[in-house]
Amino acid sequence: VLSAEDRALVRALWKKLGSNVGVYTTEALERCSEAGRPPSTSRGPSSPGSPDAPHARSSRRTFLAFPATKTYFSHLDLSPGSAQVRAHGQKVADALSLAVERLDDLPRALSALSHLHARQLRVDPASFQLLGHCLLVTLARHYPGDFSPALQASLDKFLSHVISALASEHQ
Ligand code: ZNH
Repeated sequence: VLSAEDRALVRALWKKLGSNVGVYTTEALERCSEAGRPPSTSRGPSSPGSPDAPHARSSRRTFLAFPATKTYFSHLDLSPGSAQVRAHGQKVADALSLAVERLDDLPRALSALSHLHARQLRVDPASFQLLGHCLLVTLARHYPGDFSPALQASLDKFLSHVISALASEHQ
């Protein structure tokens, strides 16, 4: 359960993020696929001094610490900076902002989305954890000064609540 302090910390961070929630959510989506790439593409240029080929650069930026999550989006343009990925990131961000506004009522606030992900999109609930993880890392990178252990813990709890609400239809 989120304590009063957890709520206050999450709300304060969200206020600070302002209109950038979509930017960081998109970055988290893109990030959510890096680590699983073959070593040859995960380090950019394969030999020292060789130019950073455009495809190497894009494979570094587009979707993927957890490549399996990418398979859900095969119908979207996943190139770096893709408007479709940004639009999707903004939708996910709006859902997260709604969740921040309705901390007392998360399961109800997210019930339609939970239904959509379970019945229609059939997203593996484990993927939610991966995205939550990527979002936490992304926010920590952009707000290092704000990222006290207390904020980390509160944000982690918040994301766990969002995820269990989203995954509730899977049972
Ligand atoms: Zn999801 C969609 C949210 C996660 C997959 N999503 C979506 C939307 C939203 C969301 C809001 C939109 C809907 C409409 O349109 O109506 N998600 C969300 C959130 C989260 C998520 C909040 C967490 C946190 N998802 C996820 C994951 C995955 C997904 C993890 C996988 C991997 N989604 C998805 C898909 C879709 C969505 C596939 C559809 C897209 C298109 O556009 O097609």
